[in-house]
Amino acid sequence: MRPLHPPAPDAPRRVPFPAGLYLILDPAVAGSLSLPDLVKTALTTGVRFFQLRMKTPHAGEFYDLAAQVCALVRAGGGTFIVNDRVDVAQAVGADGVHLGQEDLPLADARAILGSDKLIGISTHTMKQAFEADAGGADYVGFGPIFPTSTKEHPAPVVGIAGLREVRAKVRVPIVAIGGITTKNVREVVAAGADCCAVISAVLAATDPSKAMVELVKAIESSA
Ligand code: 3NM
Repeated sequence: MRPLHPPAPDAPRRVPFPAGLYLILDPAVAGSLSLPDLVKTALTTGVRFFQLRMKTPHAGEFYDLAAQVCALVRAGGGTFIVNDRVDVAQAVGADGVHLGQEDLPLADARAILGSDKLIGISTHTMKQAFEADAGGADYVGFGPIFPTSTKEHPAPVVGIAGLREVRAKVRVPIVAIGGITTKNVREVVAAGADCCAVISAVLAATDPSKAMVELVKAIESSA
């Protein structure tokens, strides 16, 4: 297990944490859908929190899309997070990075990005969520809440009950993830999620714009 590093003494974070819908942009799921076009539409539907997730070994390819999306999100007043790659996040001037359990340790990512950037960590158990909170994460991703076919080798489903338990013990905001749709998103908010992260509910929807409008409305009306 990696050592825990305590957070810097209550340094204020410059990037605020935007609650609501957390849209994950994954070209592998988007298919022929243009992610820059989707971002422009998303900003008009009230989405403010974006993550670019690219499972590619080519940093240059990740960088090019991240730079493009970062500029669009910034221009629209949103927050932009890069998945996994601290180097790409720093290079494009993103608002932060989202780390998996196998990525750089949190303390090292913090040393690189500084205290004013957001760092989130994917967690799948109470223990991991607790460690991420204690280690100075700005938010924890927690899931999968429901079964998902988007992620390869997902951790066991934690369910709404698991989310409630983590909410009761973790101080930082929680981004719930995994199988969230317009049909179940209200339950997720009611269980204490600050954000609901989705991939396929928007990127694989017949009408992504309609899906975003419905998700934003459902989250706002349940909060
Ligand atoms: N992380 P969808 S579940 C990227 O449990 C990811 O940490 C998860 O995609 C976790 O909204 C997941 O299509 C996939 O289910 C989310």
